[in-house]
Amino acid sequence: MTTLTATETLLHKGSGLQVVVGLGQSGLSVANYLTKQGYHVAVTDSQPTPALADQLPAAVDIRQFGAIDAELLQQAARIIISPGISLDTDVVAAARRANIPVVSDIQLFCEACTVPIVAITGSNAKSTVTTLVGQMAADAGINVGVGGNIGVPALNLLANPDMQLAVLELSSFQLETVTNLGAQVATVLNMSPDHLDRHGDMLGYHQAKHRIFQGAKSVVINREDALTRPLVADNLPRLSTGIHAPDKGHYGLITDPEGQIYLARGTERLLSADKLQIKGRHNLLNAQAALALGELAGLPLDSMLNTLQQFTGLEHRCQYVATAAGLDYFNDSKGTNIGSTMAAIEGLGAVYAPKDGKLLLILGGQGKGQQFGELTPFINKYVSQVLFIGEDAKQIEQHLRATKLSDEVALHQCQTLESAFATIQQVTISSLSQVQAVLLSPACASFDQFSGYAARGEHFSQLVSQLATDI
Ligand code: UMA
Ligand code: ADP
Repeated sequence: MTTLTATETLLHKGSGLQVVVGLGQSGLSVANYLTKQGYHVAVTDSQPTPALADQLPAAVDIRQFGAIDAELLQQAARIIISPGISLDTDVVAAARRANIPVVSDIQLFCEACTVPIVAITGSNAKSTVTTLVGQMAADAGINVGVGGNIGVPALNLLANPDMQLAVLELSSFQLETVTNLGAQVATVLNMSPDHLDRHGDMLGYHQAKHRIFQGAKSVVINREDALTRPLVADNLPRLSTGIHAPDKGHYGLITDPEGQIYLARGTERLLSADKLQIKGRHNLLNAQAALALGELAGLPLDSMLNTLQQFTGLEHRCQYVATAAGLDYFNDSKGTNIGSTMAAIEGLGAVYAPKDGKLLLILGGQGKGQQFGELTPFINKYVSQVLFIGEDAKQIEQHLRATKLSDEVALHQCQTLESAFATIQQVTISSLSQVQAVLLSPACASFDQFSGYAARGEHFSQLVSQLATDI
């Protein structure tokens, strides 16, 4: 971060009150950043005693907790809103009607950042691809900052004066208030319904995500998913990814006559798929996306291919946990929408189907307004038992029953993971059970029963290890 002159500090001080709404990780990073810049900063949060309040810099002299303070918002020269808070919240909507600018921490970041940005969004695979690109850059000897929705607030990256490249995972919540991000390379990896309770419908969700392309110098698109293409015609350098053989210069897959699959760039075979430690067709797309983003960020191909072969994937994403009583258990707790759960069912289902095996799927939690009937074709093909847990369990069952669900698929209401494990024992004990693997891929948020997807995944893994020791 560049040091400010006394005049700049004075200018910032005189540019009016900056009101930070929400004191989570990103709110705290904004308060720290703006006070260092000499701005007059106020913070407000719905909670009476936000956990991070004692970490606020002393210069933040206005702290309104217990409710988002409507009056404070009306006094703001600019509001910096946390991603978890909807723009439709009454007091925020009133401030916008009063023409007070509302931005996210990412807006402050892109205005201050002087190094190239790799910007990554999508309904699924964001964290996997962001981590991979970050690792590719680090392995190529680049001083890289990795942050955003992945868990490190973007503004914290500016504390590194030697940073040469920023790799950002961006959510639709962060993007909906960002203008002219100006990324070196930007991508929407894939689009499937998620967060519709916040964005209203797919159009609103799509519009928020596509703000990532504003001011981009190059783009990566997914040939299988038209919704990932920028709507505005442009002449920007553009690379694409896909599951078929690619055109010259683009990424894709080539399958040789013996059935061996290769990651390919044009006609060049880059790497045989079995050299990757991350499995499933969706991960072949993720690997291509990372290569394409890396190429447009100037990373060397050989080094990127080495990184790809070392990468073992992230926790809670189709992660093998253990085998107990002949069943393989997989933790895909990060499967928090129907798109990710489809990918998990298809990826794992294809592994067990040749052995006449079926999956037992655990679904449920907070449904976020999704249409769960879209899962039915995948369930009919690969799943024989579905167990429902969480707040929206009954509604999800209704959605599935309203579709052409096969008679061979049995449905069970379980409420909690514990009770799901009791049901697993009952339904798989019969020698007629085709179940060979248990997949937790809930297609839902976890906040009704857990502090987050990681806590849900850890609880699942604990229940599995309990099983393994009981046997
Ligand atoms: N709050 C209010 N009023 C409300 C709602 C929240 O005052 O109506 C307050 C809470 O009391 C709390 C604060 O806002 O003190 C929390 O803010 P936040 O929910 O925006 O969370 P942060 O801690 O700032 O974390 C955010 C992202 N959270 C969300 O988008 C919900 C984190 O993504 C991100 O890692 C972090 O910034 C750093 O950039 C998490 C996430 O769940 C992982 N993202 C969603 C997802 O991946 O699906 C989008
Ligand atoms: P995000 O950060 O977007 O939530 P993650 O990399 O954490 O993405 O992966 C979340 C889940 O998405 C995984 O558990 C997996 O089930 C699913 N997934 C991974 N890659 C893809 C893909 N290319 N397409 C669809 N689903 C995917």
